[in-house]
Amino acid sequence: MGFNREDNAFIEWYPRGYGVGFKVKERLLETQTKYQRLELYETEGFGKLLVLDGTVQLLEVGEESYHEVLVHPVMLAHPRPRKVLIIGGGDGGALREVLKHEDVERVVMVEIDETVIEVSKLYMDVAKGVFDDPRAEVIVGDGVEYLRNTGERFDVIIVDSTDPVGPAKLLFSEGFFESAYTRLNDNGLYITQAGSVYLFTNELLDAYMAMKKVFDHVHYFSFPVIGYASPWGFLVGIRGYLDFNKVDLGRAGKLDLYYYDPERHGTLFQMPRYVRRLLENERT
Ligand code: AG3
Repeated sequence: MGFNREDNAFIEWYPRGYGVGFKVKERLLETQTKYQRLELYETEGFGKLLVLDGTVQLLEVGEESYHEVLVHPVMLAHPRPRKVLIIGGGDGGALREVLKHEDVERVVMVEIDETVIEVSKLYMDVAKGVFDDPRAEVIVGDGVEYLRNTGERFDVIIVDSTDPVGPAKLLFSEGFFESAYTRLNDNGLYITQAGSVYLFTNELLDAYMAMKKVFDHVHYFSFPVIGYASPWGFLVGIRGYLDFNKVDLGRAGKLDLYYYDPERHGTLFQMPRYVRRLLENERT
């Protein structure tokens, strides 16, 4: 697990011995935070690599392949997102993408691990000063508790957490989806990353089924994210009725996107056939 001296590489091991690795130029940091083991590397070809508890969180070069896809499809499907909540996302990448939308008046970001925020600010070129944006409020705390206790409602809720295994498992439970649902405005959207489609298929299915019990409509999609075992799964829950198959191309035009292609929004919904059939409860 982790750093491999012989090859000078960091490798993340997924179930069944599936590895995703990067050649490392320099080991920059290795520390135990209050919540998790944090590692930071300078890679050969993808800038800095942030690792939490042995799992790749982001590569500086290519992180937009995750953050654009997590943020813009839901933001552009909503007619006018003014208030947004981000749970997790301590590196600031999701916050940066949300703040690109002109309609946004307020973004609350709740990250449990302050060290992730600090490391991102000090070492990485991801947040680009967005933590100081007057529209952003950054709270260091537990997202589960925050959702349970806040009286505020949001147009979009984005969950940028670690995987649906281990400590973040709670963020994929029916109870958590219920508290998110109550904190959404009508025609509000909820999105969560949901793990590797091939390697966490069961977790994806479980989260999808739990979301279907809570939200009025649920969608799934996938995207090849740089640094993660592809394709990567995402789940979207809707309160009320809102068509997630359509996005506002006028607003999309102002965003200067590199990975997510709003003009081909429909291509997001592609899934390996066996996974689609499992999600739709058909037999494979
Ligand atoms: N969010 C996604 C982490 C999931 C990666 N999982 C894995 N490599 N097994 C956090 C980082 C981006 N803000």
